[in-house]
Amino acid sequence: MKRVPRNGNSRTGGLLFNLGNHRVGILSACHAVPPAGGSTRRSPLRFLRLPTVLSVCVAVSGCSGDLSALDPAGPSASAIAILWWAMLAGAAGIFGLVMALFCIVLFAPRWVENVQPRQWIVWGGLVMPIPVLVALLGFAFVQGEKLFGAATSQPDITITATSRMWGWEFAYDRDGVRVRSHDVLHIPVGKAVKIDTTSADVIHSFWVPRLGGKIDSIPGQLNSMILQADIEGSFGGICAEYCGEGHSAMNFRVLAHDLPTFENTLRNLSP
Ligand SMILES: [Cu+2]
Repeated sequence: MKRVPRNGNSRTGGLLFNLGNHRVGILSACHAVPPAGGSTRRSPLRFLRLPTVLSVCVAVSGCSGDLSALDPAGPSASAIAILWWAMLAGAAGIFGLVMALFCIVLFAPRWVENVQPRQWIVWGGLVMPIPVLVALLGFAFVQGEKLFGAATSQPDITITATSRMWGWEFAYDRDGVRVRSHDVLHIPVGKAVKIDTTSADVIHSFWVPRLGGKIDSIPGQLNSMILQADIEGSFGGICAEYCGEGHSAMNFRVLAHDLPTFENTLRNLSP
């Protein structure tokens, strides 16, 4: 897919991309204008234009936002997001190969009429997907090591997150005194924050998609993870384990402050 400049044969209010031999307008309709003195030849794949545009729009709309794991703001979340994109690229590669074969069978059956069933199985089921899957597996190991490194780095601060139906309590150590906040987790930006989580009732799950992966919050058990925000800001957090009728509202916010603001915030919290 490559971007192309506007020219006299197309008129669009948005972006134009080449998709094979077909131009696709993103965010607006694309109207083909017949060249002077000639007629426009209608493409046999024109029925793919609208689904393609809608698919791209829907897909792109999910790439950012308060709870988007594809909009990372910390090292653990970045490792997860990169792996996700690599998996998508691999899946798209295999899908593209299968669709190319499908189109050949559909529109140029003569090219494949001499292919034996065994050849379809060997080439389509083994030769095509195995290199892609092996490459993805290797890359997943590499990213997994990065994620493990980020998740086990030496913490600068430890915060306890206690879940209960249906909210979160965060406890901090302020010069030997335990202070608490409810449904708002304060962290210092750029610091490795160890989250020790446990539950007061049923199993919940602590998840801040833009900062890291999920970790279960289990009664009678302390599970830990390292969270780090590379930028100041407000990040959405949720309970990622169904825990009853109030589950959908069991949200919290993570506020990443610069260090002086963080310390000042702790001074204003109550035991
Ligand atoms: Cu929950």
